[in-house]
Amino acid sequence: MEIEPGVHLCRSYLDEAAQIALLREIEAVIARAPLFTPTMPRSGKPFSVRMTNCGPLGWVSDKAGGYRYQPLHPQTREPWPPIPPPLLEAWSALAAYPLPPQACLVNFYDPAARMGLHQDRDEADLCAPILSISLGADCRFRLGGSRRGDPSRAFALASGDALTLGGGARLRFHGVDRILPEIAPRLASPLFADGGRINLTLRRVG
Ligand code: MD6
Ligand code: FE
Repeated sequence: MEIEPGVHLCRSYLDEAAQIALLREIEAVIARAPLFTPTMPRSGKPFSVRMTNCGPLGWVSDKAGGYRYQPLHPQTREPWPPIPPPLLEAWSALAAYPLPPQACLVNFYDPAARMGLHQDRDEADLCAPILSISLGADCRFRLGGSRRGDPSRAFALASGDALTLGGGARLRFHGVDRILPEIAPRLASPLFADGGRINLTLRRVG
C-alpha cells in the first residue's frame, strides 16, 4: 500500500455498494453547492475541471483572488454543505491524523478534462496528509517529485481507490494526464451520463 515513502495507494478502498452510497452523498452536495468553473490567477483562463466543496472551508480560484480557502460558495454565497460521513470515516481510517478534515474539494472531470501538474500548498498545516478518493472513470494520474522538473511516473486511479500524499510526499507534484472513459464502472448517476470522473480530496487547512 505504501507505493513510495509517504504515498499510500489503497486500491478498491470502497466496494461497489460503498461507491454508490458515496455517489448519492456527492449528488446531494452538488445539488446544494453547484459545480463551478474556477479560473486561473492573473490569466483568468478557465480550468477544464469543474469544482465544488464540502466542509467548513472550500478551495476556490479566480482571476482576481487567486488560490484560497473560503467558507462560502463563490456563486451562491452559502456555506459549503457538511462533509458526508463516509468521507469522515475514510479520513479516520486512512489519514493517521488526530484532527478531522476541514475541506473536501470535489473535482468533476468530463471525459476531456485534465489537471495540470501541481503541488497542494495553500494549506498552513503541511503536517496533515491529503487523502483522495476517486469515483467513476479511471484516469491516468501522474506523480512527480518535489520539484516541477523531477522525473515522474504515471499510474491509473480507478473508482473506489484511495490515495494519500503525506509526510515527505505531501508536497510532491502531481496531476491528471487524462480520463480513460473506456474504463468506467457502471455507477448509475446523472453526473456520469456522459462518462466522467469525480475526485474528492480531504484536507486540513491549518
Ligand atoms: C485527481 N488529485 O485525482 C487530482 N491532490 O483528480 C489531486 O490533485 C490530489 O489525488 C493531493 C493528494 C491526492 C490527490
Ligand atoms: Fe492535488
